[in-house]
Amino acid sequence: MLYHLLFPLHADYSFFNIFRYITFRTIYAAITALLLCFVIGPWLIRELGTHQIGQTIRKDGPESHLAKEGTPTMGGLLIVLATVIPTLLWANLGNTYIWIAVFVMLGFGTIGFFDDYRKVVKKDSKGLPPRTKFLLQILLAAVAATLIYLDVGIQDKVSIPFFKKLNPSLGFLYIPFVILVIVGASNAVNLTDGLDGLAIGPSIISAGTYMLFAYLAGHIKIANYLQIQYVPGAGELTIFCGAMAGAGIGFLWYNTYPAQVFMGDTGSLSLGAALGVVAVMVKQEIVLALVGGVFVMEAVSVILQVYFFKTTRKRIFRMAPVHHHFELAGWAEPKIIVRFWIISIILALLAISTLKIR
Ligand code: 57M
Repeated sequence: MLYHLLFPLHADYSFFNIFRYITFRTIYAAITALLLCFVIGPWLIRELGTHQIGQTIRKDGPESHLAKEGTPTMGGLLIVLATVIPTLLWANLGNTYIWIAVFVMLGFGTIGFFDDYRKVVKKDSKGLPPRTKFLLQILLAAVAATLIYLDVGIQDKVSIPFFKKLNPSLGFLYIPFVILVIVGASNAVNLTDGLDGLAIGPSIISAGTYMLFAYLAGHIKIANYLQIQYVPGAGELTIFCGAMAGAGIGFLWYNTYPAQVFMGDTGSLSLGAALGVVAVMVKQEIVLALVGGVFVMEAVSVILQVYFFKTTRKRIFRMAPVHHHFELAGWAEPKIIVRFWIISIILALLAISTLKIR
């Protein structure tokens, strides 16, 4: 909105030329997101507390979690608002990619919201039935995938990390592939969200990494130089990623150990899906498994644990997802969290290096 209001003034005042630049608008989108978190955050946490929108803690989990009973949840509302509002303020609203990203974030946030609402307000510990939740996720992702596929800028070619000339076309399999990336990322972030700051740290790092990828994919000269797929218009997603990183840092202010608020499914499902859809639109889909390697590690630990338990009646981990394994091994919560962040930073750097090692 600000872009549309202020950029045209450059004809009379050259200062307003600055609104043309994606870099400038990304920085201010991130700052706006942070400020929104600092302004709305304390009020929202108070409101969630007053309406007793607090977490019930499962008794079969690590004992240290029992003290977290009643911590306000649904803090993901803050993340979604602080991403979407700055995006609408600073991005070019004529850009389709921006609308698809906003649609996916709001859509998955709404599924998460209903799940949280049933759990914490209706006191229905199961939330939305898993099958309904999954079908709704697939439906939303399918709408996004179809929009992306029909959009002229996006082709069905995927980028294979480390190979500059290998961009296989998936043909009709492209839509199921996009659904898999979006729904997979959404659920993997959700599984990771089990310790204070554990999911939001790698989400910030991933949003920061995709901020870079979006900028590069949308810049014809740099994309040609790096020999990555050029996606006209995708540069505008840098602003969305900047807002998401800013919102994440703002949320972390309150979610850091010991957390004053949890994001709930409202936050985890929307963040994961937003990262997934951006990865698809900037043509760095497969490398998301490396950028979001912490999320992958958590999801794989659950798959392995369930599979081995079913087939051998034995467990690989003391408890899955794997962060519970370390808790039960006696590691202090902040130690697990910060170490997972460190792993996430290393993975993001490796992912960025694939731009050159190819
Ligand atoms: C969400 N939710 C947290 C909070 C957060 C298949 C199975 C592995 C699924 C898995 C599962 O349900 N995962 C999805 C995990 C919960 O957090 C809430 O949920 C939101 C995210 N959706 O925002 O609202 C708890 O996590 C803790 N927490 C924090 N700080 C935070 O910032 O401490 C969350 C955010 C909160 C709080 O304690 O209550 C969760 O863990 O439930 N299930 C599991 O993870 C369970 N694992 C399990 O059953 N493992 C089995 C098999 C099936 C693999 C095994 O290893 O044998 C464990 N979870 C819990 N207790 N709580 C086990 C027991």
